[in-house]
Amino acid sequence: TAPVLTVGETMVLVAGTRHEPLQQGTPMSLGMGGAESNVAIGLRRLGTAAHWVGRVGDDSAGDLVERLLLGEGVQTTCLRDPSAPTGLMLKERRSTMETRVWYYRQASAGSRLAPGDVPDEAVTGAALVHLTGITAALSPSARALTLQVAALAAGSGVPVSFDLNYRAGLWSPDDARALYREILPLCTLVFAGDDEAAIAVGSAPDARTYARRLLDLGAGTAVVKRGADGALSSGPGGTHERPAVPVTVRDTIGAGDAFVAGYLADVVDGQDAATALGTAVAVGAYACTGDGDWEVLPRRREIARLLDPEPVSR
Ligand code: KDG
Repeated sequence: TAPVLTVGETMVLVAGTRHEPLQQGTPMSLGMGGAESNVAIGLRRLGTAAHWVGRVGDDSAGDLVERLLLGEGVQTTCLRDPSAPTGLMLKERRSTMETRVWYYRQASAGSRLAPGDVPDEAVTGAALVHLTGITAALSPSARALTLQVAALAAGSGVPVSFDLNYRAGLWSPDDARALYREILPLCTLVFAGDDEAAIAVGSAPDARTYARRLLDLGAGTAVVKRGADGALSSGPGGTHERPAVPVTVRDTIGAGDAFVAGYLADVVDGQDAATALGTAVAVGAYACTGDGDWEVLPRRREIARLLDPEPVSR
């Protein structure tokens, strides 16, 4: 079956293993992080084919990214850049109350993504193309690639999904708004948090208004992610709302990507918007129950158990 295609930067992620400031010399663990590869892994865990395209350095960090993605069953096009390193992200669990993320990705291999990096056939042969505002924020060439892929997909009848995914460390709200307004007319689906939607359309009183304004910018369906307050979608089939699934939260980083993976898995499977929204909130909730940006992404059976736990037999 045709895969969901996604394009982005995946970095090596060095994360504190204890809740204490990094300056203490906290022992660290080595993994990877990247919003688009998180979505690709989430899709695979749910049984949907996924293809990730990105650039890494010709270095051991790049080997780690490639090996982890292949190990997850993601179709992986890891372009190797001999003259730039794989990007790095530090995750500092300062306390049980506060996690901080530090990027070392300026001039990284991933930020050199450029038009032509994604073969046309990968776009036109995809079941759906998923892009994010992070990739567009990396550099002018990565921005151009994001728009190129979206335009080719839209022009070939391949649905385009876009997650605003605003990252304040990468660009200004004004630059982000300009890109959002350029890409939304090409999008079948757009995902945004309330705060991200406010960057695109100005602040609004509620999620329903944010969704309507995102549709006014040209998106086919708008999905507003509201964390512990649930989610709302608005599109041709009407407006649907879902409360969050209550869980004991360990780590919310990556929950938005999990939510998107849940939604897209159902869309590609031909499910309706209300069903997809239900899967999205469940997958997003599950992802909060363990540490790591993608490690705890659930399988279908784990979602079923979350929504309908079996009585514990003693
Ligand atoms: O969405 C989770 C991401 O924040 C993380 O995995 C890394 O892509 C990332 C980013 O740019 O923040």
